[in-house]
Amino acid sequence: MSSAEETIRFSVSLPRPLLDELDQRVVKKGYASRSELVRDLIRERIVEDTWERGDEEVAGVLTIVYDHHQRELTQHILAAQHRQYIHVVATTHVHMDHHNCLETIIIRGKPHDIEQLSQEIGGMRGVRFAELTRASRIEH
Ligand code: NI
Repeated sequence: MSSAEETIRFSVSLPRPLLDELDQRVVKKGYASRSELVRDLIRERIVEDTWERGDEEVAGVLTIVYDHHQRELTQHILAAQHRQYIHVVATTHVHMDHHNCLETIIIRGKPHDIEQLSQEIGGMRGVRFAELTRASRIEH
């Protein structure tokens, strides 16, 4: 086993109420152990820090729900995506009902570019829901 894959056991001191909170989350989220949850929390933080630093290529998934009948909205959304075509990797469109369209837009690039495109589309009139999922490569 190389040192990169080696798993180290270490102890952490926590106030009892904080440990109780941790254990509640382990149960609620279906984790096999405290270690699994703590590993995921650290990875989440690494992704957050990568986005905050802003110098690395990352990926985001913008989920939007919008009104299909809002005048010219579909053209505006497509125009924004075409302007950023290098960054937009894929889109999925689902017709939810007569009025509502759900779309996921996978965007790659620097965090700032992804945030900007997401805000532009999310702020358009007729976009009723917009949420950006921030992701990045995680080595370990
Ligand atoms: Ni639709």
